[in-house]
Amino acid sequence: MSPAELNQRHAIDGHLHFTREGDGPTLAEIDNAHGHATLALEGGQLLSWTPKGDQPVVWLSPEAVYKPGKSLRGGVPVCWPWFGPHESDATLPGHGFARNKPWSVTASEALADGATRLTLTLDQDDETAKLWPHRCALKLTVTVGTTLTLALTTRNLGDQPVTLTEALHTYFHVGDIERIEISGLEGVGYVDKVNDGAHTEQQGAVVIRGETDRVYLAAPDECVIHDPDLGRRIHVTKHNGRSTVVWNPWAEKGAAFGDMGEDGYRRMLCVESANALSDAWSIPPGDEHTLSAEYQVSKM
Ligand code: TA6
Repeated sequence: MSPAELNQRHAIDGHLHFTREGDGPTLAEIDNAHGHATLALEGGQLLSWTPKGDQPVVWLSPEAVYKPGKSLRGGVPVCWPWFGPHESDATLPGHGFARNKPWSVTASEALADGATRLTLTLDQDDETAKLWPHRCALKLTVTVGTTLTLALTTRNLGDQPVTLTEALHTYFHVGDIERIEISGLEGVGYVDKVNDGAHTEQQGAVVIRGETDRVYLAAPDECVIHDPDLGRRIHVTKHNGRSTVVWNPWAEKGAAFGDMGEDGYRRMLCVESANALSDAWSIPPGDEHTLSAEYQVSKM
């Protein structure tokens, strides 16, 4: 759908309008009393969130290059209906296909508290049915207010249970990766993907001193990113997500991506609300499941 048609159906003065520049993605631009956010309909990918009077909270690589069918480096890629490599077919796209497909806008609302709510859906097609032969309806609801909330709802339309893994793969903007720490995961067991998948227990706050790729299993719903350089804390609260993923590629892998810039890794930290690895989620026939994450900033 063209931005003109999207604006005719879903734009809201003082809240939301749609744009597209050249061959770029179709963007939902949310600008309200509480802040600003952008979201690409291709991939259903939130790209940025900046609360009023604050620095950007969600990081987007300055070197991100839009290519249809591929998520941009940064923002909140939607990993669905599998997280990481496909469990049996390495030729299938990492993190599933939802982040590589065009989503449709189904609703937009201006809420009483001045927040803006946008709802998108992803329709399945012959290609996705080949990749994942289960009939499901997928919806993403994004609410931009004093906090940012993303809710990913899967409805099982089939007559058999469906088991999936998933993540809201959020890239947060930090002042300096070596000076942040994450509290709330103390004592939690994690799979250490940079140490051959070793099962390890978190000792104290999480600090990042090199490539870090951890899936914390049965993780608490809340954790906090403490950022002394930006003088703020980012409170991450998840619901119906059993896992928290912490990732930073560090210098070598970050440079190898080719879309993170020279020192992009120093400015980003992924803290992902997920159901990953053994935390897979099973949805009975006819039921639905919503993985959600809420982000709130407080001053240090
Ligand atoms: O969530 C961490 C992770 O699974 C890492 O292992 C790394 O692959 C990262 O996701 C980024 O993946 P992407 O396919 O977006 O480059």
